[in-house]
Amino acid sequence: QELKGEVRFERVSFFHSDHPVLHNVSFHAQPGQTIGLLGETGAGKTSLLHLIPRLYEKHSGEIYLDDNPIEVFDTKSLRKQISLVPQDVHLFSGSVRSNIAWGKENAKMSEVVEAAKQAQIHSFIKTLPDGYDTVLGQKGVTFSGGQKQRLSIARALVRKPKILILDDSTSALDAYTEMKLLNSLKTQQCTVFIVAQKISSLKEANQILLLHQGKLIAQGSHEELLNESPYYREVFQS
Ligand code: TTP
Ligand code: MG
Repeated sequence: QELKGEVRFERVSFFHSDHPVLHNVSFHAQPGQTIGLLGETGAGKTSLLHLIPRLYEKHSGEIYLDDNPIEVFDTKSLRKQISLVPQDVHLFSGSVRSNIAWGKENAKMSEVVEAAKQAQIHSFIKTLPDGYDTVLGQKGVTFSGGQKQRLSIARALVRKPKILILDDSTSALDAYTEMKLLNSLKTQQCTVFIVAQKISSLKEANQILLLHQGKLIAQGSHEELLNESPYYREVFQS
């Protein structure tokens, strides 16, 4: 089934073995929206996001994608349309091109370049000795943390996902590069979930979900949260 990118959680709770991780989480993301996730370490951000491509099976409450219960989708077709950039970037010692096309080996060169441009890494790749054919780890070519993050975002984008999940994938980017990246994602027709610690990364989000110990303690735009949530003001405004 083709996804439109709508995601709805209704009173979703989730346990890791016996350990409660999410309690009664409800939110509604419209296709094309950007949803920010904020919360201290261990709050449940990664766990929540991993439920969307069905990386975890058991939860209570309902998750709907475009009004269909998530259980009706087979995981293979879901994961084709949902790109998750994990917290720990994984690159291998192949070419830049094959690293971007990983998981979509039939991607055309033009698609690889397009994804790299959107991920704000194309101009850096052009400076490498062999451009897109440069092999990582050879000829002394190493990538910085932020360059690795952008390469893995390009890998996610080359699949033209309907839902893009960035789990702390922009933490090493400067604010300006991150802003350019987020702006280029807005033209993508995909729903974006972004975990970030910097408020600047989330200001433009349609909604911010503020998680604390597995509970959604506030949700709304940056302005709404500033008005309504003392926790948001205190912990994250600085
Ligand atoms: P996460 O969902 O990993 O929390 P987080 O993503 O908000 O934290 P961080 O900012 O550090 O990335 O974990 C939520 C809770 O679930 C936490 O108490 C650890 C627990 N947990 C497990 O017990 N088993 C697991 O496999 C995972 C991923 C988490
Ligand atoms: Mg996490």
